Amino acid sequence: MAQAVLKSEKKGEELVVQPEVNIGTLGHVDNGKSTLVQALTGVWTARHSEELRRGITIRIGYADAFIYKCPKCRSPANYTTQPKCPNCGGEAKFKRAISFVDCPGHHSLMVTMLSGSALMDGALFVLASNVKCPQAQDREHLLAAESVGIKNLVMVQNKIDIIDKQRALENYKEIKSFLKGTIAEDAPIVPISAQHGTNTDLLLKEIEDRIPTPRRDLSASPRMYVLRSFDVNKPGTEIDDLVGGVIGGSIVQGKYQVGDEIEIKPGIPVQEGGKTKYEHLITTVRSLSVSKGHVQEARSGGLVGMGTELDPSLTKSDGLVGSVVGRVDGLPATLEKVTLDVKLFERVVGTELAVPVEKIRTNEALVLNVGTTVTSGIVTSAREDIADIALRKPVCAEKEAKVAISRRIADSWRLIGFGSLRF
Ligand SMILES: Nc1nc2c(ncn2[C@@H]2O[C@H](COP(=O)(O)OP(=O)(O)OP(=O)(O)O)[C@@H](O)[C@H]2O)c(=O)[nH]1
Ligand SMILES: [Mg+2]
Ligand SMILES: [Zn+2]
Repeated sequence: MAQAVLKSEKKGEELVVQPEVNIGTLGHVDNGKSTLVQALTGVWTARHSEELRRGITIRIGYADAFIYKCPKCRSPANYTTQPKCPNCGGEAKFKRAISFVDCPGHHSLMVTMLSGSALMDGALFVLASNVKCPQAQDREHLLAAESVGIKNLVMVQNKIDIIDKQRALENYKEIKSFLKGTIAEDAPIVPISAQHGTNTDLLLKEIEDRIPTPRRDLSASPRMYVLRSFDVNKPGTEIDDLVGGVIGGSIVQGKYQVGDEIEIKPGIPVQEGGKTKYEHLITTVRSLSVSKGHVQEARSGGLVGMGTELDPSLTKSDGLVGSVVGRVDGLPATLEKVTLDVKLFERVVGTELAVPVEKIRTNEALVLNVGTTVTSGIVTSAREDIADIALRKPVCAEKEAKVAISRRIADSWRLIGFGSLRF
């Protein structure tokens, strides 16, 4: 395999600090998740032509925000994403850097939202106040958050610029009754206008209060989930100037240093005697980048770009999405078939009319999310609460890993339950 050489990169001039927590965005299509992320980070996460044309998020977007607090002014007006206090003009104190994992809300992209959910330490659950709450994917995202165990939620009542006070109160009641009996029952509800940046100071305060940075095990064998992968070379670059493949994702445990030898599983598909097999990759970390600059060491939490010595053709166009990065020989096995302990929901909540979930049948096709990996498979044997599934694309996962199970209903994949990997 051709090995590309990574050129030295200029160190970012601004503060190089690694984001320490991943905050997701949840909620129905068009509720304003990406607009809110833009209001807090300055970044419009949708970049692909189809996203721009259709006006919806299709791939998981990410962007970082820096939270500052003015020591002199009153709360919550002293919370800001700028180093200068908007109130008194004085110097605000840096609190922490956060990464947003901006998910799509469209009903056809539930499986993508689920792969983003694997990284979330907490989430902003964005609701549009001008429409009735809940919409179908509001219900489906909340159920997913509950099942994955995303407890730290802040509810965002968005688009208050286009409603009157009466509708605001009515919508507040709708939200309260939607949350009753769920993990978000006591979550704060922050009215905002993402488009006008109204009340974002209060939202930042709630993020600081409600979504703490989790304690991470830095001594654990490192593990990174790949969310995106790229070829950063411009077309026509001379071979000698090519830089190696770049992978973007989140380190979920441990840490990496520049120079580390890494293994990537399941890796890349190769054709062998008419069959597709996956081959793991071994390479070296050539650079680590976090939000505004490069670091020698990246720890778990937040989103990281990892430059490697891989041939960039392997990483281009998200070629390694769903893979897992670890220390050489430090990753679990790659599985081509799995056995799951299954717990199905009573109802499919992601459709307009919540229909009952039928049992899993032998020979049916299902889509599984394991970490940030999405794969499909055929059920080879379905017993009471246990299913054997032959996977189209293998997964690298540990015993008892949580698996989201989706079934095709009315032309799209709907979440029907969760499973736990028996092997
Ligand atoms: N009036 C008003 N419109 C808003 C506000 N926030 C977002 N919008 C509009 O709502 C539409 C959808 O916004 P997005 O931010 O793309 O919604 P989204 O939740 O990211 O949508 P998906 O990612 O496709 O699920 C856009 O036309 C926004 O301009 C707001 O605070 N007020
Ligand atoms: Mg969006
Ligand atoms: Zn101030």
